[in-house]
Amino acid sequence: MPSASEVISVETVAQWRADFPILQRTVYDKPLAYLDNAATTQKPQVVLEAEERFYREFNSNVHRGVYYLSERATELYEAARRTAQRFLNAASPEEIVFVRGTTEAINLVAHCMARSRLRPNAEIVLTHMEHHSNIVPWQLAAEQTGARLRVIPITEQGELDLSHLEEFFTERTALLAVVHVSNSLGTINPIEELIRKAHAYDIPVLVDGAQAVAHLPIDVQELGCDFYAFSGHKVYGPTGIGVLYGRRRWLEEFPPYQGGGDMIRQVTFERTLYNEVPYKFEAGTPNIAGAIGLKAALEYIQQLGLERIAAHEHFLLTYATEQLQRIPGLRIIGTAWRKAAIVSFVVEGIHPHDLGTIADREGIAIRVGHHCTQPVMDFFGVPATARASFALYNLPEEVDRLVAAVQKAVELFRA
Ligand code: 7TS
Repeated sequence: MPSASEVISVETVAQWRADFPILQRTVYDKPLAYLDNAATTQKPQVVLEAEERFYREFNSNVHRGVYYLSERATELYEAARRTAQRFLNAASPEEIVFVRGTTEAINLVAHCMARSRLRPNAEIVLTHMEHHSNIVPWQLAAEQTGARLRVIPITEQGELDLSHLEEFFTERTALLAVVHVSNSLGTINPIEELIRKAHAYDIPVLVDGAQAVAHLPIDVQELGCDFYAFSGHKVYGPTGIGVLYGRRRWLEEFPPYQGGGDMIRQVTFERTLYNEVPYKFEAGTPNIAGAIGLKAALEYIQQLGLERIAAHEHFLLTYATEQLQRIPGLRIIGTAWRKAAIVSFVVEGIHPHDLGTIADREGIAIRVGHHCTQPVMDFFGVPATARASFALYNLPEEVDRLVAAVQKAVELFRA
């Protein structure tokens, strides 16, 4: 069994890399160095082929036809659900709801909670490092119901400050919604501990796993979380498909999310009987090709091995952190003890957008901005950061190129 300290050879990474056609392209006549994997990952050949094969050979709608193609399409779509189930180790495929992505998954839970559970003065506990998509849906739900948000603070290292955690859990608390891995800081949060403590007060927990699933093995039964959300496109799969894991008792209890075809059993103008879970939450024609592409992506990374991927990314993160820190005036935002493959930084006297533009001209794609975590930027007193985020196919020489580009910016701006 490979451990996190295992060194993944250059040859192995070169083999992995060859699976991704886009990585062979150039940008401004320079080889593409794609370091914006927290925004979205590139897609391996097996994912491209799975989607194309569906459209070429099996395209038809699911759960409707009695004919050959529709039956095959339904089988493929439901097989994708079982793959997602195994990937998260959910107890049953019925606990897997296909959605557009993490954003929709959280909106679904917020919407259903607003309709079924949230009352005036109920409290939803979030953290200061949430992505906007785990803040705004709760604000909307709070506006609708009179519930309130409470926010667990963070420290200068970009870790959760859990020193007063128990004060957040009261009889009014309806839910804890927490990010597993922060997209702007890279922090891996101790969700095991948070879930355990919240459950001691009978408080359900939603985990935003958007930045976790490509880097850490997830076992929702072991974690015991009530909801776990992720996006296919951040785990080498297609855009427009994602997963909401929900414990069966919650999915049974929740009212439907959207109304339409496929989510019903029987409709009259007087009354509608809803379909069983998870179909109750999948109104309309789903993203069939997307689910099939996601299946291929999840199988792909499982075949490579998440532990090996994590070991390689850990090496890249450590190397990038060391090299960037040598640049005078560079400050890393997010220095948590446990981090995933993300390094956010600012350089004194240089706007992150200028860093991004200079890197771009060297063929290097990094993200600059607030990363949809404005409260995090406010906490650190910066308008934006530059962020490099790594994936299984990144190479140490891409880190070297990024460091050289930042150094070039420093020279330009200090001249
Ligand atoms: N939660 C986290 C922690 C995220 O990082 C993101 C996207 C989302 C939710 C929303 O995911 P979506 O697939 O529904 O859009 N984060 C980023 C990012 O860091 N850069 O671009 C998107």
